[in-house]
Amino acid sequence: MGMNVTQKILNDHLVSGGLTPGQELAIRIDQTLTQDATGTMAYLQFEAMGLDRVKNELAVSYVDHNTIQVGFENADDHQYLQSVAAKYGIIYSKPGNGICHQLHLERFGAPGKTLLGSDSHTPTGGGIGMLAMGAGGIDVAVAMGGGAFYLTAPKVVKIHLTGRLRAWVTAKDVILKVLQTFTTKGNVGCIFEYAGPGVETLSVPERATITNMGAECGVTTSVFPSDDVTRAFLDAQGRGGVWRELKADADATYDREVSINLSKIVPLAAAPHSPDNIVTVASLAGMKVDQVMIGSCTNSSFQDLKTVVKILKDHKVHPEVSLGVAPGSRQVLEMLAGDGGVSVLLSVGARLLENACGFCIGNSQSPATDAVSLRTNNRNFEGRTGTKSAKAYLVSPPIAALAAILGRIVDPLATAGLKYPRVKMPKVFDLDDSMLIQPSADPKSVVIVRGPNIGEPPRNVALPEAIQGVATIKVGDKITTDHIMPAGARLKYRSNVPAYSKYVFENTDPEFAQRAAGLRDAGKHNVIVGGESYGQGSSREHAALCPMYLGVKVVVAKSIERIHSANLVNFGILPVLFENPADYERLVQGDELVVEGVRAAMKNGAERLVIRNVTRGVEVPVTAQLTARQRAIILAGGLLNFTRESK
Ligand code: MIC
Ligand code: SF4
Repeated sequence: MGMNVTQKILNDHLVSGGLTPGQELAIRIDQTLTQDATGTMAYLQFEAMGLDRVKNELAVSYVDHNTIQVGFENADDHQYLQSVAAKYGIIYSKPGNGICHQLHLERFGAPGKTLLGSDSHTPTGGGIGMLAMGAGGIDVAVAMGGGAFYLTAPKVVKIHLTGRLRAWVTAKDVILKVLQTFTTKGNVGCIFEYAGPGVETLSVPERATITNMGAECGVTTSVFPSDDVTRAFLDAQGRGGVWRELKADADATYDREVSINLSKIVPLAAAPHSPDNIVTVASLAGMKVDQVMIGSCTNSSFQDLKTVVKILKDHKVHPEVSLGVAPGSRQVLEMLAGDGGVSVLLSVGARLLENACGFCIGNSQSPATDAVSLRTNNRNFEGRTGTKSAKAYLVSPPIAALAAILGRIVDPLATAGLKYPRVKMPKVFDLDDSMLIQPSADPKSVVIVRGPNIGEPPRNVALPEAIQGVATIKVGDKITTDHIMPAGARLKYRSNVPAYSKYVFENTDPEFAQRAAGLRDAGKHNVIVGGESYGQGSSREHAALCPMYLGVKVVVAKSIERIHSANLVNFGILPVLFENPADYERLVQGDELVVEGVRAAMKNGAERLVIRNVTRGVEVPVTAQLTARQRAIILAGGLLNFTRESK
């Protein structure tokens, strides 16, 4: 029987299990990537596992998130990461080189390979025909040590593209259309595979915009075939040798199929505060804009920014708008400089930002109170910009550029006289890998640098016989990892769990951390009660690690997103789902909760557990949908203990 692209790559890398959806399978990981905000913890865990050399084909450590360096913390992290890379055989991408996903696509991505990254937008690599997935840092550490990656065999959803994008409609609008169709909920365990005649009309950076932001749907990853367009991109990057053709067999089957006609898509926007809150740009036309931010791993390619430059040329940024442009990589910046684009940006009055995550993660460029901010990145969760009252709209680079000049949102399809500049892909990219530092030829001589910001990864204890706890917090639907573990100004504590833990749920319930720590110290277990789609968004394992440090033992929710659920298990927190979602109402914050026989259930493989609400005298049945391996990890109190025990 024929295979689709997903099945072909999985099959080539299968270590155990099968491809029947829902089954656990393990695959070999060819390439890994980390970024600094999750990387320090990943490498601390790599060291704690007693690993002494990376064993996979390629490991790259990027520095792109924490590049602001107010105080010593970020710079301490960079030194630690550089010395670890030199010692253990990892390529180190210096701060200033660019954003991990953009760089990986340019310099390392290869069709048919598997890539595991400690960042939820690792699926960007799907744009070049890789099976590229986000995971917690500890899973990436295991893969660097040569261990397999475990996942649920996915359901493959075919997204059949026909037609061709018209002027002013871009890849961003395609993925916003996909988000409108699938939303951010209910896609756990799926992979989006793009196919159809529309595929060849999209460049690799355009495909990468689509696979990047597929992360917002909560899918395992998204993937495009590898074709002549992919080959041309790799040739232009001087890496044609890694190209191979990869397409679905004619008789391949899928679990679901959806068609999208590219010619029918109109400019779209994600309105506050969710990437699936999709409206047309036409419906927003006339809205006054205070800030415009162009960049992030979703839309910062040369093609994106050159389009922006052409729209801005011969104009000035509106007096009441602050326009920031952050190129995705040094390659993009150099090429813009080389053909006069940087001069245009400066002459129109744009603020040239560092080629890094920057504004996207909210550690700089926070908008004013109540401001409207138009952004080309992928997430507009409440408060992510660093300003809780700001309203962030996600749009394509051309829509952002027009608004920067005119001071308001404009629907280009309804505005006469606007000429859309179609930018062709360059035949050759500027190549300069001098900010990619190769590992040391003499690893034994390398001393790992540990400044005061580098803490030890905290250890958990084995799972107790029973949970004797309290519903320490009850939250609603779509709680993102940004709600659980804020980034922005708190990002500098990523390598210091005791310090970072003080900010768990900071913007949702500022007293949570203190309350939880108090209960933990009084010998109680903390339980988090969540709604639908708990743990959306980032792969940051700190959203599990810091709650673990505060004594959280169970998360009970209506549904839990894939990466977060895996992270909870990795840190010994039991994720369970309400058997009957209406029972969510039967648990109230502050209630005393008991779960008897939880250890025994993990040992016997029993899925069903009962939460006894002592305060209200009711019982709530829940299910723990875990594989045998995950139950063993929970019993051990997390993956670090589990790998030690199984050595
Ligand atoms: C994000 O976009 O939210 C991040 C910051 O890149 C995260 C990783 C992190 O929290 O460090 C992600 O997407 O996984
Ligand atoms: Fe960086 Fe933003 Fe991309 Fe996350 S989404 S990797 S913060 S640019």
